[in-house]
Amino acid sequence: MPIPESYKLKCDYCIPQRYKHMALTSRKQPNIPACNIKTVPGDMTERGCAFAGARGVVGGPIGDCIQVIHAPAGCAWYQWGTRRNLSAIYAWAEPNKLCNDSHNRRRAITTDLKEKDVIFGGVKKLRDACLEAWRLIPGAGGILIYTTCTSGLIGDDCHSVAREVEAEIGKPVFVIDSPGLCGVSQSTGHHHFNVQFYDQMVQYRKRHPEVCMKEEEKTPYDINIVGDFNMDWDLALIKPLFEKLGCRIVCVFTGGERMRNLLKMPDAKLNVLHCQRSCTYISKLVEQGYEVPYVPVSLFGIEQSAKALRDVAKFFGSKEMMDRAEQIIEQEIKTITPALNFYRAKLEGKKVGMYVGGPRVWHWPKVMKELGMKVVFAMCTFAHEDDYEKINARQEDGVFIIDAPNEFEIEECLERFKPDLFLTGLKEKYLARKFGVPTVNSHSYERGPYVMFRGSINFARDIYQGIYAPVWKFTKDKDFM
Ligand code: CFM
Repeated sequence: MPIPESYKLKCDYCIPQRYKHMALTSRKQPNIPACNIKTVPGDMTERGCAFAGARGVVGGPIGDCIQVIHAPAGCAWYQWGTRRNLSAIYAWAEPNKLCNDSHNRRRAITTDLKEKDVIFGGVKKLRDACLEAWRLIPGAGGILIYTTCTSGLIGDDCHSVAREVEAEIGKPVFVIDSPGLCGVSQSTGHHHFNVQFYDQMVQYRKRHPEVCMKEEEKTPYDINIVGDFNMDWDLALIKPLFEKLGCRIVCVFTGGERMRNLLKMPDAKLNVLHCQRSCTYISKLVEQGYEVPYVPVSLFGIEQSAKALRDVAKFFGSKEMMDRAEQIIEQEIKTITPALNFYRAKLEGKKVGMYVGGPRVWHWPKVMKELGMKVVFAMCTFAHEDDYEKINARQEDGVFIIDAPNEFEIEECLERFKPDLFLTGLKEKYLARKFGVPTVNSHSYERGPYVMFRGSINFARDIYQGIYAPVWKFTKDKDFM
């Protein structure tokens, strides 16, 4: 259904093509706004590029790989402190195989392509950069080479460099080709990373069968956690609960993971898929190639985390595991109830606007409900139709949704819907706060983790501290309309 006239944002009068990106949620007959299409010229989009999706989102969190950006130095900005996908390789490293630190977030490694390289090619520079990086970080588990717009356009044969370097260092060297210009948003880069990593992993396993898990090492309850990136230590709350359930975690794709564990991904029995935007692709490929099924889960909030544990136990069909799931859920709920009651009493009835990439806009409506809050508008940067289907299903009816909003649209929504809280990122936080609207960093969190049962309390605490911060008493006119 097209957006009713009264909901059309005034700021878009000169780019009316934006109106098809707006809708009102409906559980019965989902309203899907136009999405995952090119940005209209004149619309100052907040989307990222495909390379950002490949390097920044899916590949970057791998903890022990040297990540070489084959590009002019500017593209390498994405290596630096942009997203708190944490890793602790130092703590995990084996003696004598020390990787000095979780270097992938601390070091920007780039070939720094110049005009001369664009004309004559940058292949030699790439090989030298890989080998130099390897000398500097000898304990790394492998190398990931990324191309960006420049190296993509000049067409350097990065795969042949990868083979050469791989032979020299004896560790996997994969190439991820996802130049920024090759898609409409970072979502394309998620897809590219999934497909290309999968292909190269399959080939590497063929060339080096010793990296596969041996039959005698397998257990009946081996799982992978797929689509979790260890934002602010989310995995510290996810892993123990699945282990308590009786599962063994073979690898996490990709939060803080080591390359040698990732290469064993197809040897598990089940993929537990959290981010269904960025990682459904590889889950499907592993299912097709190795007959390893996947279960989609939401690991945010009480009801959804409980469902995730139950669904995994149900998949294995073990009565013992199902009983254990109930015990874990009961124990976790008992632990958090006093805190939850406190925050709920403070947050009951507060209005929330949310703007995240896509999945969190459908992961979180139930979390907000558990805190007694009401969502008044929801925005996604790069959601696809299946995300909007879930948003329609999980939000209340009549919530205003907008695809890939720009700054003017965000501003108008803040004015129009007057939320008590805006769940958003760092770019928009200053805008919202100038309007007197508290924000909570919804990508990397304020003080995470935010997942599972105990994470809900951290989330509630940050929301509470945001809304009740004494500073808002000093805003002259809270009613800024
Ligand atoms: Fe998946 Fe993510 Fe998200 Fe995402 Fe992102 Fe993210 Fe996100 Mo920021 S992988 S799609 S590309 S759940 S970084 S950890 S919070 S926009 S909704």
